[in-house]
Amino acid sequence: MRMSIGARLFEGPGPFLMGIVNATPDSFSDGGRYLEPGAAVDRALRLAEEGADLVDVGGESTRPGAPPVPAAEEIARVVPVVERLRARGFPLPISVDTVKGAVARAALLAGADLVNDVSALGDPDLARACAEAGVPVVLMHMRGTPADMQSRAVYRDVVAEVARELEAALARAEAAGIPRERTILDPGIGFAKTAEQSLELLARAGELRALGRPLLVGPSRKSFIGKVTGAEVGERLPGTLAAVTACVLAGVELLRVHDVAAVRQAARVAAALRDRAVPGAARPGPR
Ligand code: HH2
Repeated sequence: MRMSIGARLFEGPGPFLMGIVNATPDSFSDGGRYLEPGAAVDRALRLAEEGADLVDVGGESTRPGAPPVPAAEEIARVVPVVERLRARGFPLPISVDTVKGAVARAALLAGADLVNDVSALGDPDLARACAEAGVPVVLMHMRGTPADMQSRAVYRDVVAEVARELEAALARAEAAGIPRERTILDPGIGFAKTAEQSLELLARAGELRALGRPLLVGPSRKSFIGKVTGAEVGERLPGTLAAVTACVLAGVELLRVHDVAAVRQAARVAAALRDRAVPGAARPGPR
């Protein structure tokens, strides 16, 4: 990939790590831990120390069945975090995880650099906000909303249909004035997908490279790991690392994760397997 996000140029195959900051009371794996702005800021600083390449700040849970949060409430959760991080010179790009134009606008004004939209431009005002600000946007595949998405997990060929629907999202973006060059695509692991469908998408993620855009995947701690192993949500790091490895070998450039330090090591080894090279090692001279 080659894309500027905020002050940073993301260049090469990565993988680059997007660390998750959930400023919510009810996220599926860490709800309530980072709802206070101070706790969310500390979390972002910690993720940066652990080696995150950017952080994703969200104020609305998207877990299956989650109730929608009013825009004003979401702004009150997210904007102070972005403001405080920028005020103290936080060095990484900041992404805002929202489906609402009003929240995206407020976060961009406060210093966010990227919009992560799990509805892939369901709100035309979010598309306008991104087009006007000239920022990149993550277009994630989902059907319906978190309230009803699990009843819509019906596919003949999940990879082909997700690819077709992401292509439609790219067309929506372009029609709204967001050029393809400013888009990142995400198959939406666990969003209107059964565990089997999420596994199929992870195993065949490489096929989505045909869409010609950088890929972001978020397998971290998700329920397909629980379905495969029986592990509770707090015990899914090993399963997350296996999924991350599959993503890297498939050529996924960006990984959205909670456990940055551990994923960083797994991702580096997976990238070395992908490239069959040790980064920074001296190359043998000519014989
Ligand atoms: N997954 C979640 C939230 N946002 N964004 C993208 N682009 N891709 C994802 O897979 C994705 C996402 C769900 O994880 P989390 O934020 O930890 O939970 P919650 O939505 O309950 O806050």
